Amino acid sequence: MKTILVTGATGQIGVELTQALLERYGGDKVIATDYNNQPHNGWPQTSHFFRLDVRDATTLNEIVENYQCDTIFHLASLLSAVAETKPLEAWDININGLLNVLEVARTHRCSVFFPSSVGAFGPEAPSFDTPQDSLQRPKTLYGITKVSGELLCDYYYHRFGVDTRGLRYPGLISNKALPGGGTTDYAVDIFYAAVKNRHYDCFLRADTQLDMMYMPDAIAAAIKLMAADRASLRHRNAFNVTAMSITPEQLADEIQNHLPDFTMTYTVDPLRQAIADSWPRHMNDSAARNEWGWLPQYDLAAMVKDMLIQIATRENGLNRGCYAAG
Ligand code: VAH
Repeated sequence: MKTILVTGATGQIGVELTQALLERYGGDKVIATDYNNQPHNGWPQTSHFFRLDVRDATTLNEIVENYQCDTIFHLASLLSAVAETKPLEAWDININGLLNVLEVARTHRCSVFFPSSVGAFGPEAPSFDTPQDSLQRPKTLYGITKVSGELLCDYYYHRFGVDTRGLRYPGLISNKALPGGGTTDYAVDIFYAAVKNRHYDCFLRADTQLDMMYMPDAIAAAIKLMAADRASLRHRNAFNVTAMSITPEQLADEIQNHLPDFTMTYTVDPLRQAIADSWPRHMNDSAARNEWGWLPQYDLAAMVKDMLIQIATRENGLNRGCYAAG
């Protein structure tokens, strides 16, 4: 691997993926870019961070050419809830940004990682045990850009030989980066509220079952997929992956195992509830397990424990053994 370009590097996935790539390959091998113009303060010393709007094909091409990038982790995207508030801008960023990346990858022979989502499915797909190859008729603009992105990535592979690979991520939970306008953001917000206030008012119904994954597993999956032997891949764009299928009520119960005085109330946001209700409850990820050895390391209990320790330690300067209300 010569040099890696990350777009959306200060986003929820980007912060931890960039950190993992910097630690694995070193600052000279990772070019971090984002629409925001500040590198994340938690990264090890990195020598390359650039402000990049992925709709700017000229600058994107210059960076790839100047640094001889051969792998692009293309994370820049508007997420589901925010995309519904500005659908045309979301289409512009999510699709034209991806097309710029695919064209640069075609020109410079780069491999491309594309994060799709469970949101690429709609209510017509089987809700439980959603097969890898299921009908995809998403009802959100975000989902339409994700299934379109999957098709574009497959087209560039079959038509131009670009090595495109992707994952249909579930809701992702990170202790390092806040989410940015998604439907599953509650699963991150709840931890900060629990540590600081011992209470959270959830914007989804208590019984809203969705696939989730701890970010360390999401990062490991992206790196493992991109390193997989191409001969083993029967699918490419994009693999179902999940680690747990949980409800807000179940997440609150697990938090209460650590913080008995934590309480949860519910004020449902109709927009995000409608989005969540259009998604499957649990994806079948056997294709990823069989074709490139996907295997999550964190279940609900392990994720909750680590999230609380990491956030309490950072927010309250606590030792790792206890939590204190703010
Ligand atoms: C969102 N976090 O909520 C993203 C993700 C499955 C959810 O795609 O939009």
